Amino acid sequence: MEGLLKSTYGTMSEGTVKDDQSESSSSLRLILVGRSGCGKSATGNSILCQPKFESRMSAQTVTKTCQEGTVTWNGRNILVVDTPSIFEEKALDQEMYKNIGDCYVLSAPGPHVLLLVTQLGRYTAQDMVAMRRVKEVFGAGVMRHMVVLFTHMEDLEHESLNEYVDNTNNLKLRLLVHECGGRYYGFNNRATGEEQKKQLAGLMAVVESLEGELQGNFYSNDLFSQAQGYKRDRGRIPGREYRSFLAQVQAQVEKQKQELEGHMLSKALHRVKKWVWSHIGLSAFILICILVYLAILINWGITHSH
Ligand SMILES: Nc1nc2c(ncn2[C@@H]2O[C@H](COP(=O)(O)OP(=O)(O)O)[C@@H](O)[C@H]2O)c(=O)[nH]1
Ligand SMILES: [Mg+2]
Repeated sequence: MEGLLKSTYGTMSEGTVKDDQSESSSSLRLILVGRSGCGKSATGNSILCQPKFESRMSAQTVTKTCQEGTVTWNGRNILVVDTPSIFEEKALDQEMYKNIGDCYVLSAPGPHVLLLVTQLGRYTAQDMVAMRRVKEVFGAGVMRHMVVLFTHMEDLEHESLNEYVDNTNNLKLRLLVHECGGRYYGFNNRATGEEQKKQLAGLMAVVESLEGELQGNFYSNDLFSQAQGYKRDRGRIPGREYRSFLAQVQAQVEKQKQELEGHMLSKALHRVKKWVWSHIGLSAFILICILVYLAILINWGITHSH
């Protein structure tokens, strides 16, 4: 942990971590996030250029636990963390907190980039739920490290991905791309050989450009720092200490959820305030109408109570 130079809360710069020789400033940690079935595991396999993660069409979730895979690309060690269904619209239970805790441990001391995987042409309400869950799980600051990764790129026939994103009438998708700072890329996960390598190089260009913007800093928080200590224990039966770590995971996720709700409420209030000021005449008229209606109602109540 001595090699971690804390800059600001949320991002950290990476020196040489003394107790783990595999870490170096050229290492890159990626987490795959998104709803079930969008192609996270298939995307992980495309990045690793090998079928490491189980990926198939199924009514049930195929990926049951968090898993990691590594690859060397242009001399860089890339760690890819695949996630199970922890970003769905269902109450978080102990098994899900365990999966979240494992995800923290596998990607400790924190990810450089998160890939929000979504199927091209299918950005639905479930994807929006997943996006919200990602913020609850890691904290809202994680958006600064997010890249949208569209799968099923072979479905794009007559236009480029840029044209598709520019021309889409799916406002939610536009908002997502905006929230992710306009960073996106597309994969055809059925691609093999040269085509597969070419699309990996394309993704890495987007990732490295973001790394440049962030000056190589990765995303971190207190949980990631603690999770670093459990890295060597992984694979063993969780002991009492790990269970206490999972309790902290639960507390932190609940706190982040509440912060997010508070943030959304204040954003909504801010929007209402802005609208009122920009439509001051109409707002005054609506207010007068409400007051007159209340006066009539009170008057009616008084006359009918006698
Ligand atoms: N045709 C096509 N199928 C894909 C692509 N990406 C994923 N899939 C398929 O979508 C299904 C679900 O993918 P999977 O990786 O298991 O999704 P996950 O639940 O998000 O991990 C599998 O049948 C994949 O083969 C893609 O780019 N093109
Ligand atoms: Mg999967």
